Amino acid sequence: MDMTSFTRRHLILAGTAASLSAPLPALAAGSAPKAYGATPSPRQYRWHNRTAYAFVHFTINTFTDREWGYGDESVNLFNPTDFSADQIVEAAKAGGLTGLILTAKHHDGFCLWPSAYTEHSVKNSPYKNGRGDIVREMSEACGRHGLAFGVYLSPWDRNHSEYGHPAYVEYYHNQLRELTTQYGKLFEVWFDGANGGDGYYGGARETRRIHAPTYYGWDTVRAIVRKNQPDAVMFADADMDVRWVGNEEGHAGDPCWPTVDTTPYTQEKGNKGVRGGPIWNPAETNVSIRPGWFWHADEKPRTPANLTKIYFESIGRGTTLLLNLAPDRRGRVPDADVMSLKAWKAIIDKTFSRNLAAGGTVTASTAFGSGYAATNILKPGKFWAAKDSDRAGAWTEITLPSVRTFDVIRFAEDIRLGVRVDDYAVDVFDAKGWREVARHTSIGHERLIRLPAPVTASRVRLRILTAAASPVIGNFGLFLMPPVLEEPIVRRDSKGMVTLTATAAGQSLFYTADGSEPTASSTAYSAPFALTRGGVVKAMARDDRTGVASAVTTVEFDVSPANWTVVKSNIDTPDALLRGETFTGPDGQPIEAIIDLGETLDVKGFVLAPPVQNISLGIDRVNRMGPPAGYEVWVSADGAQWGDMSAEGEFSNIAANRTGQRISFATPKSGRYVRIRLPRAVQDKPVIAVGKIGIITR
Ligand code: FUL
Repeated sequence: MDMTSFTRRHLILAGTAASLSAPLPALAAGSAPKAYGATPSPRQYRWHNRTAYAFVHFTINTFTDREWGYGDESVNLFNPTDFSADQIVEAAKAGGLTGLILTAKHHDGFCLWPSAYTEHSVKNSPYKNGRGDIVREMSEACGRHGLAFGVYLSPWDRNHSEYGHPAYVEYYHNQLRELTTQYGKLFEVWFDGANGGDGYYGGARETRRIHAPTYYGWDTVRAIVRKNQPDAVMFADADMDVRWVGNEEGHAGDPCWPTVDTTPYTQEKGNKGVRGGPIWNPAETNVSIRPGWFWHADEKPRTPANLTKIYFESIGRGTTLLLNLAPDRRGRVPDADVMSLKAWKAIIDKTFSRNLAAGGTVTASTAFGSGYAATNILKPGKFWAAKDSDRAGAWTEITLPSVRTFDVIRFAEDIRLGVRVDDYAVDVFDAKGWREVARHTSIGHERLIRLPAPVTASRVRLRILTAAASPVIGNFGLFLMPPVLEEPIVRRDSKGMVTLTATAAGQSLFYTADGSEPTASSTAYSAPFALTRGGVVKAMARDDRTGVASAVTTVEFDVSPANWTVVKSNIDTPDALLRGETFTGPDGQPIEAIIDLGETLDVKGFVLAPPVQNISLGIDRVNRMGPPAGYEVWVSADGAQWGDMSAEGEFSNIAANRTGQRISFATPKSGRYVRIRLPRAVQDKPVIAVGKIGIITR
């Protein structure tokens, strides 16, 4: 997690909502254990069971190669050549996703539906000669394919002239009324908290500051959604039905509690939740199948193995997974992404196709009563509950029908009765006796434990170590995954030395540096190698035991900073810039730095990564730091004459997405010196912090 974890923009929304939606499924007949602490509302409970669903980021940005539009884009740009709502929904379905949330309006303000309240919409675009309605097409396609539908309506609107004034809030509420009344049933409404301040704003081109907790009229927003869509959950960073998991990388905390307290949201808290917090506000893990949220020609989708890792680190930690798909300029999900989704689903389906605990004999320390017998733990939708007095020390044991080999362990709490268990361990029994194979904290809606290697056992035991209330546990399963190997990690240090790292033990790594595809006969990796001038490294892993090969990691390196010097700067540690480590500027001032590249190069652009959180600096200092909101860059032959600026602009979404920003110059410039000016940090933080800077020459 980066240092913005303590500072992310957030929406503080007052009040809680009365539950108007349909009631929960009934608990077991007869008496049930008393609920502990906060519990989900019926709509939250149903949403938990949706498990994994798609995000779709598609708008003007798809056609301008941007992540955040400025709001001044011509409506003529929106012109998908072969749009197919069915193809997009089928792609989501091919990945096993159960719903879809569409960016009806992103920060640039362009509306994918013909809103009656603005001209900045699909109705004035060339798409279907202005008679198209992407929101309707997507909603209907979801209906045809059995997926639930939801909408993203960005509160920040860089197009609207009244943004920042009361008239915009009325406009926003009107748009929400349109979306919640004209497009059928919605399962989720998504409110993003991002706001970079500046925008087109009807031609004003200025920075407008708003007070997010009060400006948008959240009580009205909530009332509109509850009235028109009583079963829909609302997502916001905090204080709605569903919270942000605190990163855009696809991992929930371990533990990740579905409860929070009333203190202000932080990314850290979003990631882990608060044990015993009085509010049920579960996390949703949102991540894109590609580095960006929108389609960019030069980006590639995640591999099936990587998506599988995300599955375990989101759904397997009790959150839902919101996986973004990025339709291209045709208006379709690219083939490579569809292939990844299909292969990912095949892995998940195969993994969970056979519960190896089925048919086992179950015993437990105690049982609450007939509706909560120990044997229920293997029956879908039923739960074992221990007696009220049986908390720490409670256990359940399954004698398997025969000796079984597995590497995934699954179980769940009946969250209708709250989160009850804190710490627990799982033991397996074989010829050598009992041994512990896993120990974790928090269960919640679902806990998946992926063991580092398969184990073979005749008995399995779950031991509760600490609990706030007697355990109520079900959906127990043991599974054996098909062989899935994650591709290796390829990194280069500031001296130009490349390191390959396997994601698990027991693998051999192979690579090429000439652009060819690596195989098990390519160079075997044994030690870091030099690539100072840049080049393409392609690497794969092979499992020593099974011989299974991973997908290929491809990383293109540019010239390394090995020969650079910082000739002038106001940053605290110029050496850190050269080492590729986090550096900061002076309090309240822009960062200025002149770098000598050591030789004359054809500079085509630069890359900048936001900082990695360094908590050793102290929480107060970290809280005052933020990544740069924008940049100004010059290139010079002699470090004295600078001429025209080579590029200037914003780093869209840098506070939330850490994948790094790649800025290409409109015109490459030959030179030996690069001057970078970073005017301000995001969210008005006084200190600008940068993770890494590189240049593009290739
Ligand atoms: C972010 C937005 O700023 C991104 O553009 C994207 O929509 C993501 C899901 O949320 O905060």
